[in-house]
Amino acid sequence: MVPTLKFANGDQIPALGLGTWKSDPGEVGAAVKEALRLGYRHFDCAAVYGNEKEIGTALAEAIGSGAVKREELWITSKLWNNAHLKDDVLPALRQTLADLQLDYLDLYLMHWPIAQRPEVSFPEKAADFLSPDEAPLAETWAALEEAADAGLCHHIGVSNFSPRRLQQLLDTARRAPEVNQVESQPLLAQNDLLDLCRKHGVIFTAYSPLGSPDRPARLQRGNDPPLMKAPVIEAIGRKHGITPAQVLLAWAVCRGTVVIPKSVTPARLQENLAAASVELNTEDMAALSALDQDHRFLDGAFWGMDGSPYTMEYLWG
Ligand code: NDP
Ligand code: 1BO
Repeated sequence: MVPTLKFANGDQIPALGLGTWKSDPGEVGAAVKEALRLGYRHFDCAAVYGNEKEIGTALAEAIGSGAVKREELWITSKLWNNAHLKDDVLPALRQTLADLQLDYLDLYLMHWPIAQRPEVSFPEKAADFLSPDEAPLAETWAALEEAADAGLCHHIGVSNFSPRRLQQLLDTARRAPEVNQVESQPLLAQNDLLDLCRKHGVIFTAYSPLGSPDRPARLQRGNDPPLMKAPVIEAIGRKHGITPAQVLLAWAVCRGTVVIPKSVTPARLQENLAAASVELNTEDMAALSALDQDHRFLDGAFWGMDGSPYTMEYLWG
């Protein structure tokens, strides 16, 4: 049984969901169907992943066949950076809803605190961005608030927001963000951010919990440690008779966060789901927490090309 975390209105998000970044069209539909069969009820999607249509078909088949009810599912999607201008937000959300074949999302997130020109899918040069003055985060957020008011998404939140960016939004928003989805694994515990989230009732979702080993080569650096081979993690796994991946996922769930591992492999889907019921003891949690070294596998350096308004200082503070 997957534990849940509660929103202020009583809605509950399963603490473990299926990530879908890099799950290619042609394989993602089968992965979603197998995940549903195994008992996953939470799916993490995004327009930029380019696979929402196939996920939508898989969800529609499962709902249509009676295998699962819409209200038993938790579906998150994200607004891409090239739709931050206030008139672009609702059309982007409506496209995601059409692709996913849904009337509403459970959660809609601003994917990054970064704005690109509408015609740019992924920036290659500084001129591809809109500056924070040209596309203020507060205006993008106000459009998300309108989407929530209209019932198109039941909850709204952000992603890749540092403590400083999150605090700024908390200080000014009419509807406070309810989730912040960020990278987190034992090498990047983000304790300050987690504390801030807890203080304001913001649910913390951990992405890339396994170190994102399949991320594109352009997002990798030569010195990344192989997270699932870390001796402390392997030793805790051996002690409990579980895999290193399960140790990592159990750590995230046991510290009260939501976690969204990606897999398209049936045996791993099952293994990852089972990790949500693993209880690590205080000693294990302390040993894992001691690994914290502020190491990001997804450091956002790809936004920081020469002349970009979105420096690493802007992003992470
Ligand atoms: P993960 O850390 O989830 O790692 C995914 C990789 O691990 C895949 O190669 C997968 O292989 C492999 N894997 C999965 N389970 C196991 C296992 N039990 N044992 C060994 N290997 C395993 O990386 P992601 O970066 O994909 O992060 C997860 C999700 O978080 C994303 O898919 C996305 O939904 C979200 N995310 C959000 C971001 C944001 O900006 N908001 C940024 C990054 C991620 P295989 O699929 O072949 O089984
Ligand atoms: C730039 C990568 C985004 C994944 O969610």
